Amino acid sequence: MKKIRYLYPTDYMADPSAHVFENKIYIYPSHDRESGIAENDNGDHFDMQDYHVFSLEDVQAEVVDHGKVLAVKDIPWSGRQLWDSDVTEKDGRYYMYFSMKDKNDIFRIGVAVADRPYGPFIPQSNPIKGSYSIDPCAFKDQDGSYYLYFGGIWGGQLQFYRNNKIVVPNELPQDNDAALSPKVVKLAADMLEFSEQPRDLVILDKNGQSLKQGDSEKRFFEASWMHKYKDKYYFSYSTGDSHLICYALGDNPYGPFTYQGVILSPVVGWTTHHSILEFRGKWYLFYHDSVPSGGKTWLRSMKVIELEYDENGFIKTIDGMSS
Ligand code: FUB
Repeated sequence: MKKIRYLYPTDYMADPSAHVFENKIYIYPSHDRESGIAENDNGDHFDMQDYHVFSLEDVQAEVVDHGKVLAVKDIPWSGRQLWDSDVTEKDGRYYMYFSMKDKNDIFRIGVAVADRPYGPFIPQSNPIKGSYSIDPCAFKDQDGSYYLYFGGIWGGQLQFYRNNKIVVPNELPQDNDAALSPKVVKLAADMLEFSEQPRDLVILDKNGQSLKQGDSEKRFFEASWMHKYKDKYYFSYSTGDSHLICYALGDNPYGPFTYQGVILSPVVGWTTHHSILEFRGKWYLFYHDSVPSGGKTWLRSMKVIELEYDENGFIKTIDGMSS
């Protein structure tokens, strides 16, 4: 399938995290809505209130909506804004990691647990201790260890932190300084806590130097995703204000990673966010754009397209404007 498919045209769903569970594709998106809140750089207009889960028997099959599986009002520590989430499975239980602002308007990462991939997901009473910022991606390595990747600048609040501590003033590094890194942390055996302090996931250029904050077409902004292909670790992410999905390669889950190129050129809409999945021997990119809403950046729709590697394992760039 080289053709792009809109997955769920009857409602607005974004940030699709796709996984194979029980031999089906499950998608865990953010649920966009028209909140009437004016657009700003903090992303207040992304005022999502619940999550739905979707499944497909195959990439071309009917998309099944399993309904609402978690809502802001059911989360004991909730403030507002359910942003990107991801789900992983361990020992027959499903763990949803989600970004939400707490009662002090600080983004934290929460966990909710289910016995089935389609929920409902029951939230823990508190966010993960030591968690901050947004966009968790849960990754299971071949040795059975689980890692969480997270972070996002601007509205995602990553620039508030250095060495996992909140700092004042709220500043990004200077353009010539090393870029702010996404974070990686190993999860504890119970999947409900971090087993260590989150570490910087450093992205280097081809000369072995850290990408610079001013290199806005390459540096990390948000939307972490990790997958493995032929024993290499592929860390992919959005560059935010330059609207690209890029990737970097590493030899282990912590990195360092070396920047390689663009997976997806800009789509219609400000944000771009994706996941990458292998299903029955083919690879797919799940992502979103704002075409069906006529360009409203806070009303996004999920899509899927086949993703291809060249003979050296480099990902072929997909045109975000093609349909
Ligand atoms: O959906 C809300 C936010 O928009 C996500 O957390 C970001 O990655 C961006 O897609």
